[in-house]
Amino acid sequence: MKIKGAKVLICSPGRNFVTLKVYTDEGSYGLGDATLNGRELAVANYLTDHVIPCLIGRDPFQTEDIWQYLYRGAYWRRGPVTMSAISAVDVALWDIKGKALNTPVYNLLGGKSRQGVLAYCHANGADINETVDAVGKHIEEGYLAVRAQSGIPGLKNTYGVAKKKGSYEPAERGLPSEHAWSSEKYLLHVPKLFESLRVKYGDDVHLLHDAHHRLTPIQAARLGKELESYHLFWLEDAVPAELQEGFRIVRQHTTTPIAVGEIFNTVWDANILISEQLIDYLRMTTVHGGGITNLKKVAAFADMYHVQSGCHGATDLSPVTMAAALHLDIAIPNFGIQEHMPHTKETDDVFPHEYFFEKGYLQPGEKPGLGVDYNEKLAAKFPYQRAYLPVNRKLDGTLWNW
Ligand code: CS2
Ligand code: MG
Repeated sequence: MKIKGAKVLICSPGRNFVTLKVYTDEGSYGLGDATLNGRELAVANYLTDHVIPCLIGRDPFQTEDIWQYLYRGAYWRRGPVTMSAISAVDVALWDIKGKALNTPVYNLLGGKSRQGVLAYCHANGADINETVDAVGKHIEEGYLAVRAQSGIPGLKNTYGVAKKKGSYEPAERGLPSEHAWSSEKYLLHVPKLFESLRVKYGDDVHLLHDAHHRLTPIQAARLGKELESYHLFWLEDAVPAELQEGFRIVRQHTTTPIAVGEIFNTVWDANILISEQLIDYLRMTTVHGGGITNLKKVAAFADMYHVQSGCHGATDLSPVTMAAALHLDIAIPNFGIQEHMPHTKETDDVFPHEYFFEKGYLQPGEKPGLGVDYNEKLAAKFPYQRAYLPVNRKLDGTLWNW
């Protein structure tokens, strides 16, 4: 079997997605997600101009060699644009491989290690009462784990909280908006939210929280400490993680489990975090973390240090990434939890898929390959629209660590 061609498909059914479709000389194809929120076209051009021409004629079964060719062979390693492009190729090739061997991708990764993939969803509200109600709704829907975020008194907008009622989408169309942030106000508020949640829903439901990289290590340590009696499943992205050693301070002070890594691209973003056991969950997922080939290796390394997976699953990762994550989640021994932020109906219609949610768990489905398709005709009705993540400034305008 040979790769005959590939094309980049861009659409915006409510939000932007970049998808790579790789074709073989035997008439089959595979899909890979190449979406990098707010930087979509950079990856699209990287693929079209620099990667696709190098794929033609290669054997799509050589997932390892093609990965190394694109990573080591380029000379310029790492970074979100490069790694999203490599991921898209890698995931598309695993899809082709699964289809050719007539089996779901999880069977090529060791087979099922569990019956389902524990999922957490997002609950958010303008204040504590609204968030408490939102958590209740998700418990009623069957979720066993819920991430809770709430607006903060004195701040106009809070990242992770919907501006209007309804589902939350991280990116906004047009140029970036600016939010004002105060770690002081935030730190006073969050423990109150989790106290209300435990009083209302008891101890069984798993509760999670995302600080979106807004704190310094000592502030994160304080937050972790104050949240200990509410026994969170995890506290995510408390600190920006470029300085991995910074997590030593957090770890020394608190037993709240720590998650990080949705913006990591390679194992070199997490080698200290993992090998020094500074974290409990790694958030890397296929689309920005080098595809299935890389994630499987990173997960095996993490497993040696008691670190579990917690794949990113926000709406800016397409259903192709969700499917790839689920095949991996169900197979690896050290799976922890999977984020599930359901897509809009328009997105689900463009990407028909086999995976589904039932009674707290996600299932990858049994279709050969990844079990996701792409409706090109429908996608053409939703052209790309520029959109960005918001920029955060402190109350005095500073852009440093918030
Ligand atoms: C969030 C995301 O899902 C999460 O944990 O942090 O909303 C994230 O900020 C976006 O996916 C960024 O594109
Ligand atoms: Mg996050």
